[in-house]
Amino acid sequence: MTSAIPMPRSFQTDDARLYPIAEKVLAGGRLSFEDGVTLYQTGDVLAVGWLANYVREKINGNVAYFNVNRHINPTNVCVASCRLCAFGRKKDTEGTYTMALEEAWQTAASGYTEAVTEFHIVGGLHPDLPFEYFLDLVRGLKERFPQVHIKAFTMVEVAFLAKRAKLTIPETLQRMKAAGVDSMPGGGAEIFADRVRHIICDHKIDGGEWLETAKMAHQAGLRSNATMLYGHIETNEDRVDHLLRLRAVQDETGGFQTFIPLAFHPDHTALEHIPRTTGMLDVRQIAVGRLLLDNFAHIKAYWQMMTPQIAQIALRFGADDVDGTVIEEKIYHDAGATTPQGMRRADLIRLITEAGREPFERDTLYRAVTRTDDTFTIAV
Ligand code: V47
Repeated sequence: MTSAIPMPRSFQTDDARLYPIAEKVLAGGRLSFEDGVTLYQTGDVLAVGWLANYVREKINGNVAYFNVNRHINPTNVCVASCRLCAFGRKKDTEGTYTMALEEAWQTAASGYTEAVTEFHIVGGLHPDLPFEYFLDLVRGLKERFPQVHIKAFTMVEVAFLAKRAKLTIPETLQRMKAAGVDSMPGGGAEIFADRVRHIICDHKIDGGEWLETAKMAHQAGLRSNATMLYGHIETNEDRVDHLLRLRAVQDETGGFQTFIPLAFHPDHTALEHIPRTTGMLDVRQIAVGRLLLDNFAHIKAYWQMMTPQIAQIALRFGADDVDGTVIEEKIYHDAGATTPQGMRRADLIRLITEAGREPFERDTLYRAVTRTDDTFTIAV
């Protein structure tokens, strides 16, 4: 190997294709589409992980973030019938539910006693619920829990609600913001490539519309996350395309906070024949995300989706965040997840500490949270 930049002794690989990629990474350079495909193809997952860990420690040091949050899914009624999903159900079919507003507010207050700093709100695309229902839901939460950050509604829900309310997307976002939405989650991105999207989620907005909606959210002053659903029918090229399209939007807006790869859970979906992802793919996906998304500050190993055990290992493969206590996850559990539906703060701290990282309780905007017994303060 000839290299202008001395390779740290601990970087070793038996795959020569990784040396030029390592040179770029160590020099702080940007990886190309072809580099991304190589990172998926190589058998040397540990070398990919080593590089991702190098970047992760350069950006985040030894810290690993978590938060105390609660999920609220106001309805599972959905017009979309996505093949990837086991959560959504057609109106008037068995197992549907829609929360009355009072019920949603009570749900927000229930669960563990540790004061939550974030409500994460997503749900189905209900054909009849008016936009006002969602605005009232958020207003009611803000009235009752003024200190809690509201991270609500995916780009897909925003586009759907805008159409139903006959508003433009910027108008819809402005109304959400005025009602109390503080930022947006990253769901619904799936895989941007049309060929894949037509099969796994045909009735959703397309990849370009998801990205355009994200740009408008960022322009409206709402930060958001970004996800990618992997482990179904996508190719390595589709994965790299997805990541590079996110990177391009981030270059423009800087509005994404965190990238969250989501492993496909096939149970009870129309794609039930697809096997579950393996641990190696899960950690490789975290690592490739960290390496290609050089303009994202955070990579999340969502423990509910990848199990606490793999999330812990992911903290050494490029991830710096494990999400939070969650309390009552539904979307993954309807699709066969066997993880607990929530975790206590002390368990998250143990998980992080035993990975050799320093636990850092954050709010949704990554500010430090300090706690007394039943309340918290945020460093601003
Ligand atoms: O949008 C649905 C995915 C997402 C399945 O922003 C499935 O902080 C796997 O977006 N197998 C919802 N995935 C979850 C999500 C999320 C989770 C945690 C944190 C954040 C954040 C966002 O779950 C959906 C879809 O992409 N999904 N069904 C399934 N069967």
